[in-house]
Amino acid sequence: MAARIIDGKQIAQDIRAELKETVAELKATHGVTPGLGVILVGDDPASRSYVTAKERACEEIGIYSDDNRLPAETTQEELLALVGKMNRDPKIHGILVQLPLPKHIDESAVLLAIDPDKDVDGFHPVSVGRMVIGEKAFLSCTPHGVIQLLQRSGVTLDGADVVIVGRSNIVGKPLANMLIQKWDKGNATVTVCHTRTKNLAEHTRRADIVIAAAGRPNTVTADMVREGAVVIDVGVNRVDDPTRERGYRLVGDVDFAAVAEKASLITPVPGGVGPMTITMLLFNTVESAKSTL
Ligand code: L34
Repeated sequence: MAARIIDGKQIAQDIRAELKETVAELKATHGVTPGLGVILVGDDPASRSYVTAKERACEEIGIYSDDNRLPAETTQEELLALVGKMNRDPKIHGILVQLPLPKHIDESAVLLAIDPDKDVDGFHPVSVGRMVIGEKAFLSCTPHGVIQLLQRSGVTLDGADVVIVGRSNIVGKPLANMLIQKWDKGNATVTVCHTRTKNLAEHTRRADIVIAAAGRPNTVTADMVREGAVVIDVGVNRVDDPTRERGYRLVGDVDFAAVAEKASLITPVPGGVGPMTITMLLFNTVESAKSTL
């Protein structure tokens, strides 16, 4: 079977068009412009491009963004002070501190400093805890984006056997917890595999839906996927490629060409999950602004 490709860019665009209308309505009827505080520390090229894309997307749909690009030497105190200022700023409904942070900064201390009511990344322990026990919470953007991609592609989650490869705090763990919830975005049976899993292929071969979030190219190969399975590739890896102008190309965690021959549905990299991560950040920012009315 040759897979149908899930067009993440198109689905992201559809959601952004919906959000744009909501933003216009918020402005017209309540005089409220959703605002996102953006903080990037250091000059990691990938982070810089993601943050720029997020700010551009904000502008596109009418969200105000407060751009803060800080040098790599920024101290934890300075960063915490900026977060505190954004917590108190009524124009700001969401705060994004792009990760990873430089090594001298304690990431969890910074995430803990964000007001949970403005935690549009869904990384604060309060947000994570609420989500896990099934209370209303900001859902972190990449896992929520994956679920939106599946639902908007007509994939049934209810009762599905899902295997997630990767146990990170920003993808694997939250996604597994969302997918097991008793709600419309869940009701799946979830297995989380990781570097200590004994026989990875044995697990992935049984899955209706395989989600690769390991951060390593070729983690999922064709022999590991059942004929007709749905494959979501969360990986974004830069590999050297002297034939490209930029000197690199992007690949996911899945051997795309071979797996696409077996899967029924598959996401590409780029143009799959990445644009959805950005879109769900916009979604959370709009939700946060709505909740202040
Ligand atoms: N705080 N830190 C915080 N929130 C996040 O949600 C993130 N994440 C991850 C890294 N750190 C974070 C992102 O923004 C990963 N991530 C992210 C965002 C966007 C894209 C990829 C990862 C993306 O747009 N990818 C494009 C290709 C971009 C390119 O050309 O480099 C794609 O089509 O996959």
